[in-house]
Amino acid sequence: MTLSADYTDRIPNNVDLRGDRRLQRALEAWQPRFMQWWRDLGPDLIARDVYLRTAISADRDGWAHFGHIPLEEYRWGIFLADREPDRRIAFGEHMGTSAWQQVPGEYRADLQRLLVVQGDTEPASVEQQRLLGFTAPSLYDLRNLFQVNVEEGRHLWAMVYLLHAFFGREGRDQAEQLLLRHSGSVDAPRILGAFNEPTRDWLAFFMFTYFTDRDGKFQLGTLAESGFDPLSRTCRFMLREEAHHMMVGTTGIDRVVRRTAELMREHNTDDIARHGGIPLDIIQRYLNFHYSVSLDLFGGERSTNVANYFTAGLKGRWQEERRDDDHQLTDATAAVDVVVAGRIESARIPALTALNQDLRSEYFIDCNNGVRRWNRLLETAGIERTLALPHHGFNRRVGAFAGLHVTPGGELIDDATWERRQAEWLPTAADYDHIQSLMTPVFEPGKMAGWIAPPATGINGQPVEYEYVRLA
Ligand code: BYC
Repeated sequence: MTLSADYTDRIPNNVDLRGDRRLQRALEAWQPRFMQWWRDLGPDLIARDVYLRTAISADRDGWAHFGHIPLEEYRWGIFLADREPDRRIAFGEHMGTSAWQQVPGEYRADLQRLLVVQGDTEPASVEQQRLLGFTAPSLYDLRNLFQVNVEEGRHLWAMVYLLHAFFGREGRDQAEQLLLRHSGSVDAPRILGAFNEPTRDWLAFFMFTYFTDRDGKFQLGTLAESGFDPLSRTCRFMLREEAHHMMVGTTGIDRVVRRTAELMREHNTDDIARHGGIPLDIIQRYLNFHYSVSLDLFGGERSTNVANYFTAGLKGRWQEERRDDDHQLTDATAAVDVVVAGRIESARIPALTALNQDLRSEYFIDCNNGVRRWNRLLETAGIERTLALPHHGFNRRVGAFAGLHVTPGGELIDDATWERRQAEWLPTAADYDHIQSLMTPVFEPGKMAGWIAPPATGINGQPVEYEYVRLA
């Protein structure tokens, strides 16, 4: 069954909003608050119009439509992937029974919490990125930033729809709160740590879209397995949009690395800062930072929360249905790292409580693909240095390594050594200053800032020099 979006409604949707007047009214009351939030905390740079893709239907081929529109006229809507007939729960204690079309009473609180945590990240990322438009390295990049921003806004809509449609008054209250917490706020911060860190420059933006959006991919992948069918369908649709965000991160870092390699060759030095480039050491320190804060988003490696979510059928594993086991895990065990008497050791714990680590391991493999790709770029350019992911204990605030100090190589060190050496591993004030000094906008079609190589192709078959954004 394929549902086209209804654009005659104020809120485009493929959930037959017209058939549920109460819900429609509740969402129409939320919409102006969302728009106010967008004006207050969305992108600060106002463009005349932007070459955006908009979802028009949720089927495989026809969901994206491209055209120049003012950002404020983007049609934020509610789209669920098609319903699979007779979908069954694929794991946990309800395995084999029909997926739920309504929230089961006993799981109401847990499901609501998952939706709120997920929903909270979406507007947070828009807030974090709101000033970046002023320093875009090209119109192509500026367009990608705006595309990411409107889609994160739509992902907020996705969670708000579920809260409104299935969680009554409490859900509506939570939907309000999603607009009231703000990234970095002292009084009402965003829920998860990484979403309170500022995205202060474009290197941080590319790292964020590579590492933090990729956590989104994996978390959404586990929620796409959910026994609560509306959540599963919502996440399946969101994952398609998420793929673009990660493309922005992957190719963004590709282009930085390529330009860095070019400058290193041209000037025969690693010290390319004075030639307007980003030295590999700074790229590595940014990578260390963004990877480690993104690892924290997986929760602790020992978690009864995740065991309960799995057993209840609320949150599955990555590609649950392709796994070759009993999908119950009641007797299985898994190895996790523990720190005992100053040493990193391995302990076996029930596999159910180790599921955050299971997901994190899948994430690690995916992240490492990018690192290999950047190292191939360096090698092709004749540069003998490489980039690497730091050890999973490095710079952690959540889980077994919280409160300890671990080097990127995986060695436990004491506080004094950490203090003395952390500037080798994490971005320093001087690094931030250097990157900031490169952040001058380039708004001429086809032109690129000097610290980044041009993209290999444009958007939707358009040339790189296309006027992707028309400024006011
Ligand atoms: N910061 O049992 P534990 C995205 C809390 S990104 C602060 O180990 P659990 C996107 C935790 O809440 C994807 N607090 O963790 C990307 C718990 O509190 P309680 C977002 C944290 O519950 C880019 C306690 O510590 N989606 O979409 O197994 C742009 C013990 O935790 C943190 C989701 O995350 C932290 N980092 O797992 C835009 C999916 N980590 O119970 C968007 C939904 C843990 O003691 N969320 N805590 O009060 C979840 O599945 C889980 O809540 C988590 C945590 C994976 C986040």
